Amino acid sequence: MTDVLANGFSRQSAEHYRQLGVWNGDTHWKLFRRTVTARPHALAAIDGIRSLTWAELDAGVARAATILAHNGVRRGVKVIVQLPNSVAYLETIFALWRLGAVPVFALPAHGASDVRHFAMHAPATHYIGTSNPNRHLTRVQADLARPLPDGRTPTSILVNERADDPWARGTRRSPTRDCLPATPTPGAADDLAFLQLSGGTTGVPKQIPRTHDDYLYSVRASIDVCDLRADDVLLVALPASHNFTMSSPGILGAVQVGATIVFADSPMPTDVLPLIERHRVTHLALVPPALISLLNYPDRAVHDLHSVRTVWVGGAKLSETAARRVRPELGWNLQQVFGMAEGLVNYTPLEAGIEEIVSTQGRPMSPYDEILVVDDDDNEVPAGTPGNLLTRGPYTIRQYHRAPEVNARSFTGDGFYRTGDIVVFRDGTLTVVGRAKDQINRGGEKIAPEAVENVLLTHPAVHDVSVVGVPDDILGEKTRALVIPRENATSPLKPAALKKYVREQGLASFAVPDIIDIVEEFPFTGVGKVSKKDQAV
Ligand code: OOB
Repeated sequence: MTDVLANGFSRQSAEHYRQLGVWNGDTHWKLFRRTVTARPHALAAIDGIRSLTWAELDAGVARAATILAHNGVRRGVKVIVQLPNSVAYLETIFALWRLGAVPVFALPAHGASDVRHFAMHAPATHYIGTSNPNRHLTRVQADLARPLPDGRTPTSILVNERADDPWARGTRRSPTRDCLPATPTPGAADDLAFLQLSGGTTGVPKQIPRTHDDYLYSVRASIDVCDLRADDVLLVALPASHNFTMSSPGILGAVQVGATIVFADSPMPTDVLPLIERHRVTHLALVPPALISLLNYPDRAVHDLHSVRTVWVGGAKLSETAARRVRPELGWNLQQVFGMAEGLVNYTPLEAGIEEIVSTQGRPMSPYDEILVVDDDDNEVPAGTPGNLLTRGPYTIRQYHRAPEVNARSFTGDGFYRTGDIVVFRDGTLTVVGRAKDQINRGGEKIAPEAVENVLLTHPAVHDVSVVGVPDDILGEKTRALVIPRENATSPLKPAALKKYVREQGLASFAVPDIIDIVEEFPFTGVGKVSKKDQAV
């Protein structure tokens, strides 16, 4: 037995949180089974094709687990999940937890190079994807069929999420008739439950190890702050695998209380509004650009949206102007959510005054969240002064997965996570005022400039490159690449051709630069370093 859990907690601090009762020994599999037993005939999950009760979902999970087990998925193996929002997505993740396997979450927008990296780094033995791939996902799946640098080729299992029986075809090996249903072999509460995606700041994405104990505490804490109940209906419009969608209070919150989960294909008003009306949706989570699209959507009044109690908005900073419009124009409660896949989640309380709701990013959701706001030398700044946010607590990881160098930079000696966010902490509320990390937040999608630069630098006609975020009215920020061509390049560089090149190199679709400018030189700072700030204007 090692002294450190997968999430970086020492056995001693794990014991501390157990004694406090915040880690209660629950696992994702137990959570699911409890709700199946308590509410077998209640509606569990709906997508464009299927509508299942908890008992039916349980049967689907058992079937999925049997097929996965037949394809070699078993306790402890890591499995990349790259599926669209669908009931089949739910069946997949709970089937993995039933088998004690470890989902490695990928977004449908992730490209081949990201997914190959996840497979190498986890390391993952299997990939579960859609048998209805678009062009982008066809390329991801084709690239994954080539051996990884370590010689392994993950087994691909393709699921038809648009069929009544997603598990009927498409799998590499279908089970025989006499194949026994897989017996549940879920792991222990302090086992690694899954690897979550991190908002990138480095050339390769980091993976976030969360245990059942730590993650499910965050789900329970979210439910309390958000007042989610059994008769509620949650609309899942952002990608299901995102931490926000999964646990704030999200899909797992709905499973915990036995609420109904409705999957939308996208957060666009044309997808979201009819679903709210049809299924009497009570809660939904959106990133700021999606909320602004709803607010500005001309045909909104055609739909009856009275069922909604609360919209959660997070992932990027919501402007005060947009925040102020929510209650008068939509009639919904707004809870701002400032969270991170590494752990800490803050909400504006439902009962807070309007000024706190529209102008802060909320309060830490757990009394055990520790918040430090420090200057660049790690000295605490006076309350109300902007500084770097450091945090530690029962559901914030203390290490990334297999990344000792990154860990040394990202955590203090006593286990505080350096969020890279600049905040003001006043009267228990946090306001995000800036960012110290080298990251672009494109409407909630996180992009590491270094990753995009590394790809552009592989182009034979590119001499040097610098990628920065530039302000955008809708997205908050979009990406701009400044590219210096090689002097002896045979043909002139064209932005459109470079974008195509970046796409083909397997970056996530949201990481392809919005703007590419061919320049002779970069703006320089006084000390001779490229000034990213000057490029942003
Ligand atoms: C969520 O998680 P990640 O891991 O994709 O990104 C975390 C980062 C934060 O460090 C911060 O820079 C930014 O996203 N962020 C916000 C914000 N919510 C996230 N910045 C300003 N205002 C907000 N409300 O994005 C995430 C995870 C769980 C719940 C909600 C969001």
